[in-house]
Amino acid sequence: MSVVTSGRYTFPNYNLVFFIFLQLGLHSVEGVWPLPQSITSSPERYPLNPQAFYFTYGSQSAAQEGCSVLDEAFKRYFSLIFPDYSSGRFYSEVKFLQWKNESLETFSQLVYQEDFGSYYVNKTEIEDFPRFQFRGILLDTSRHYLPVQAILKTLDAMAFSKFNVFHWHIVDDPSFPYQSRTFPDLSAKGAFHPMTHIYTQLDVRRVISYARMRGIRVLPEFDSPGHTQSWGKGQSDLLTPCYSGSTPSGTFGPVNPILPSTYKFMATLFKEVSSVFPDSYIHLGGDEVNFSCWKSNPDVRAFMLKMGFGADFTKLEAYYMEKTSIVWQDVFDYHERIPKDTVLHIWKGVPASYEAELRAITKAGYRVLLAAPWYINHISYGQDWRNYYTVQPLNFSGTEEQKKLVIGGEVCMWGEYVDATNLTPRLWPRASAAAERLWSDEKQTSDVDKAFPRLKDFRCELLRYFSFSDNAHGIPITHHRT
Ligand code: CP6
Repeated sequence: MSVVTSGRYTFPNYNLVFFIFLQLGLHSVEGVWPLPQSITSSPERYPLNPQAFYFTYGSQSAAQEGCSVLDEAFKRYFSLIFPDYSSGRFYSEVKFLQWKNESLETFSQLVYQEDFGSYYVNKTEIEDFPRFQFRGILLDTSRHYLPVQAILKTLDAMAFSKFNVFHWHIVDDPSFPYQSRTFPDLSAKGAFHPMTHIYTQLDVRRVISYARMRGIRVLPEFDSPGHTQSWGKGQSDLLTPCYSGSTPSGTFGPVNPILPSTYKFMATLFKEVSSVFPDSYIHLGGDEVNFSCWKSNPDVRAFMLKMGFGADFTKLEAYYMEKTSIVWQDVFDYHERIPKDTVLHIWKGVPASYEAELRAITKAGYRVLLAAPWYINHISYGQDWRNYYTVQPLNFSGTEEQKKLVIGGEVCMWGEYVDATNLTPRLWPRASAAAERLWSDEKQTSDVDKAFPRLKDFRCELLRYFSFSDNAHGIPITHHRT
């Protein structure tokens, strides 16, 4: 038996095509999630001998041995596919021309064990590539601290669903767990605990490298000027003093946009952040700014007058938000002067419809990311995955050019009511519904009921992995097909 893959991959204009082609005849579609662009499988099955099985590079492949991402992925997927074997020891005829993390994932979903433990794969032909280049998950580590292990486990599960961006909403009002090299007081004074509830530089590097090995980018968000209460504890004069009448009330509002020291601080912090996080994007937030404190402050009002902003506080926010890269939609809603390479991130669904926002933002020529229909922190009884599944990101009135500006979508897990104890069951398998919407062809995945049996199978795969990683149930970890 010979397994051949070939492919093409460019980045960041992500485009990937691969084939798993078992050379010997060809057809029944097994539970692959998310659904490949094309898959033809046969009832004809072939045994796989774990001791004679190994992954290798094809001679045509741009990547060769020594490519750490793929070398590591080969090892990982070997033990996922053959949980009762540690490594392949003998050579066989199995040959792979070119692999991606995503194609390994697909291949692993095709392998199953039958009753006596033998491994099989059916003859299958697959061509695959993602529909959207940005398929993200947001975790919020400020409302509740998430241990690094919980993040790593989420990254594993993300790879199983072919998510490729981890949007790390790392700090916010309640806590500042990021341990900054240049401003250590931010976490020393602003974290829930200065030693145990922080992400050290080593932790951050570990998360980034773990994600990279799984084909996932890490997009850090340092949300400002709102959502910054915790920043104020370790950085004096950063937040705006709120006034009641003519005297300071003792409370603080958003970042103070009128002080040069603010911009000096931000420049230094973001210089650090862009060197620690290698991704070319930083998410700068810019959402939900409470203007009442700015309004109460006489110095802010004087600055507004001097700048000719009148009483329009959205102009003041615009002034602060200049030179950004990814921001929440509020920044678009409130001003015109946004750099053209900014990506707008739609999070509001009700009362404004996200379709109208998609239309307006793409009409203005900006790239856009859709999060509004995938707020997965919300829960309700029953199969609410169906609501995430039936979202149609391009179903707004606009030209083809406008639709091309929708670069993808994001599942948001805000942390007000989520910590490490309920993160996993709240995310999975519901986030996988959005994953298929972002990866697969829209026409082939238009029937929710048809997706259900595959999602059930995929859920079992997730359970198998989670029981394996928790290692706490004593359940034999096998890979059966029902
Ligand atoms: N935190 C931050 C949040 C939210 C946003 N920004 C949020 C708002 C409404 C809902 C859920 C989350 N918790 N920083 C908005 C982008 Cl329903």
